[in-house]
Amino acid sequence: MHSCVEKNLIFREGESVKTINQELEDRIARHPCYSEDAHHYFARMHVPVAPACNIQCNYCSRKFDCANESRPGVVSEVLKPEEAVKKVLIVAGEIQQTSVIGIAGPGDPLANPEKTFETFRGVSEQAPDLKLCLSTNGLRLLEFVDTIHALNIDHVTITINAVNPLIGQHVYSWIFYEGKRYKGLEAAEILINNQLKGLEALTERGILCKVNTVLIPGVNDQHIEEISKAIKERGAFVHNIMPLIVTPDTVFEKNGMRNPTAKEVQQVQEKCSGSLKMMKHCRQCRADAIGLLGEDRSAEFSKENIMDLPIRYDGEARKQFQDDLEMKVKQNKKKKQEKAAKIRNDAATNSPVIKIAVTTRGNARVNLHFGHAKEFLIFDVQNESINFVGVRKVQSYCVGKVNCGTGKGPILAETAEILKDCHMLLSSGIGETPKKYLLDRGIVPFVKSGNIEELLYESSKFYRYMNVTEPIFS
Ligand code: CLF
Ligand code: SF4
Repeated sequence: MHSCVEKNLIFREGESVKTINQELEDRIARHPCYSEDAHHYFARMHVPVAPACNIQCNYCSRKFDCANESRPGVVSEVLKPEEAVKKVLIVAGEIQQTSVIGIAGPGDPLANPEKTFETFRGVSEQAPDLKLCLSTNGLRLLEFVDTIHALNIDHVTITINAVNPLIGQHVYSWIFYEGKRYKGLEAAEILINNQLKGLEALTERGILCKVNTVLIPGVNDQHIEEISKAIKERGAFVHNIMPLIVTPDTVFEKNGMRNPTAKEVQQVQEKCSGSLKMMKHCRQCRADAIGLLGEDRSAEFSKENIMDLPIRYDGEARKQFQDDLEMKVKQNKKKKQEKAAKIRNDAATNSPVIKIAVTTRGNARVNLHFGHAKEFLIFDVQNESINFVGVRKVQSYCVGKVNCGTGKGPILAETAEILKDCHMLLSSGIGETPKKYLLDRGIVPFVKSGNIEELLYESSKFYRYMNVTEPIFS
């Protein structure tokens, strides 16, 4: 294949001319992590084939999944490569929205290179329509750049928590590299050097790279802008700044470290957003995650449940389904852009910003009861233009119908505290107790099911133009 890049145009023999932006948009159109629009519709699946790790991050307890790409405290069931490939075929047949297969642990994929690459090889042979995605700490990245490229692994995440070893030495206890253990400054120097060189080598080969950074108050919180600049210079596509979650049995827990607040994370993201595209919809998912981001279907597909299931993978049917879905996402995006442009022209410039917390189980819809929400999507609506702010995790208020509301005061108080800067809650349902509790704290519930964007417009209009003192049900 011949290709040339000139004046922002890409030409390939036998293909129509596309701009670089269009080409990039097409590459991420079905990736739920790289595209905020896609994440409402397309699903990812992680296969936990990589148990070992070659470094020790101070926020990680190795009893659990790798905390660089997973919510700490979760333990995934490790699979052999052949089991993983079978599971992929089963899940891709059952959940046609599945577009990406990722390996993100439970240790570091490149500390387990044979298992990782054998799995990717098997998936690409038997289910070639699935995109391959890898997440690594980057220590051994340089060794495997050519293998990653040859296997057509198009998306790679590297977790980089520092670009200055003086800071990095406080994030990592040790690394194990080329048969030797290193500690302190020397360990941080080797790791950072390999991460940055690996990033550069991948982007030179046209691989799309995401960088995860764990925001650690008092350690790297003043350093993240420097990280963002350094990774941008080396061609990173997107930066995902994730909050530290202090976990038992870790160095940071013993040192009395604290998690950053949602506001602190947002402030750092805003500071860095001039430098690089920010990912704000990360769910810190587990190493065996399945389904849309924010929905966890891994329990349905446990090893025990799936090994007797038939494989119903059908490449043609999947292609048709996903082509239609991609078309729908693109049409929605176009409509949204047209509406935003019209609103910018029409609207007054001094409307207040209304912050709205939304409950959803996916498909871009308000379709989840407040009591069952484990997270809220937060949006700022101003002049009816919508800005996605991020995701806030909570404990769900109801576990089942039986104990809904009983003895749940502390959970409700914690949720209200997490949402305290919000003006409204947009949810498909809410019980009497939480409704009153939130309203007493100035958070107005708007209860309706439907498309998120349309309901954001509708609810914010109510808020702005009506004297709201009661919950709104429509
Ligand atoms: Fe998985 Fe990561 Fe690939 Fe996505 S997750 S390996 S890039 S397919 Fe996504 Fe999950 Fe956040 Fe990761 S929401 S933790 S960013
Ligand atoms: Fe834990 Fe992942 Fe760090 Fe390894 S790279 S120590 S698994 S957080």
